[in-house]
Amino acid sequence: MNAALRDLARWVRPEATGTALHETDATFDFGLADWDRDGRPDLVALKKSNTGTNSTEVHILGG
Ligand SMILES: [Ca+2]
Repeated sequence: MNAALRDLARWVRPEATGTALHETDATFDFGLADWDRDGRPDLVALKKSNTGTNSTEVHILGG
């Protein structure tokens, strides 16, 4: 397991329902992690299927 996946394993699921994001489907999973380790939580979106690259994609949305 690489370092990025260890970070994903520490995700805390956000409870907020209103975001600036477009609607997503069940292929997305979201969490908060301090991805760049600057001390502020970053919103992370994990797209698990139906990606253009045919592999899991990780999108960092904040920081
Ligand atoms: Ca951060």
